[in-house]
Amino acid sequence: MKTFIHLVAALGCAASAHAQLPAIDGTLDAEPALPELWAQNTATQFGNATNGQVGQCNGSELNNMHAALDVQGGFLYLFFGGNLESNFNKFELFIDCAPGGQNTVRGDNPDVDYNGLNRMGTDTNNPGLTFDAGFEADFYVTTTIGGDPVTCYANMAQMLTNGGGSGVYIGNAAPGSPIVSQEGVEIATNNSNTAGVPAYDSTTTTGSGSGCGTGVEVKIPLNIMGYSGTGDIKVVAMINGGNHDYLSNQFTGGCNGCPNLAEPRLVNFEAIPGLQFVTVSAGGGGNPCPADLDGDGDIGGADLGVLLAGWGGSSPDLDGDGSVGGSDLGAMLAAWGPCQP
Ligand SMILES: [Ca+2]
Ligand SMILES: [Ca+2]
Ligand SMILES: [Ca+2]
Ligand SMILES: [Ca+2]
Repeated sequence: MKTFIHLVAALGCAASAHAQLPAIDGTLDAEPALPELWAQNTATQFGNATNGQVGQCNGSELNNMHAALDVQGGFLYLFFGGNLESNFNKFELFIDCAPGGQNTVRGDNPDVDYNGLNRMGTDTNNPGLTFDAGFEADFYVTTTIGGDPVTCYANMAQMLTNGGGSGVYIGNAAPGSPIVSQEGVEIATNNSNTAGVPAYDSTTTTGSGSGCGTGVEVKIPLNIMGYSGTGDIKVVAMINGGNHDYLSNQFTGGCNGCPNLAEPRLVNFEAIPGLQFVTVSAGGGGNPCPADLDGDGDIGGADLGVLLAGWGGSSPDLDGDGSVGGSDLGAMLAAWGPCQP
């Protein structure tokens, strides 16, 4: 044991390589490499994108999701492979990052994007868009693309337990460039994907969205979402019609080949098998920083202490070989220093 601590002391100042944060441009970055947390299983009934341009696009599909929760840096980073048809189809993003919030979208949220959020919410005759049990949205972001020249637009809003709150128009930008808010939100769309899921028809209802590397990329400061500083964040994304009034069959979690969901106020994800949200673990997506055993955003002496306490046992087994030993120590040393997604 003494030898290991000695080794760490010698490497402590030298080993930390500061990874770059992803550039928000709608293209998945090679560095840092983030795991694909979810891939689509349902062919798109909103048009298969085939024209390969960054802006102008003839279909909408939600193919996959990569993410990182950088608690130390104060950002949630999300990448969604896919396309957003340049006819003002809507990309809807709901984030559960704090206690409370809305399991069913209320009808008295902030008026953003021509009251588009409330268009999905409870009204006199309809229950409102309802998420799986365990998902209570606290924050909403939406983006859209269209016009001539083709331009991207975005809005965001709080989703408070009792409604109200604030929402703003974030701004606009050219396709492939970030829309940047004064609060530090960045969102970009690149429509050049021609892979991902196929068109939905009578014989093809399923497909895989795995591997598609362009789409919608988002970075949101944790403080503006009310994140508490600990715990996972859950995400729901979906593609909706131009007036936020007709849900596609393209949403996180997928539905194994169902058709469009149509009227959002009547959709209840609890009635669709499986979870239609994706969980992003603190420290990263799918945990790209597994050696940060105490979750403080830094791999250091405290983490080494945890590893050594488990030495020879079965946990914390960083490399998955079934026991805690030299290879786990090696993995920890390789990652020594600040943990960046
Ligand atoms: Ca990027
Ligand atoms: Ca919540
Ligand atoms: Ca496709
Ligand atoms: Ca469900």
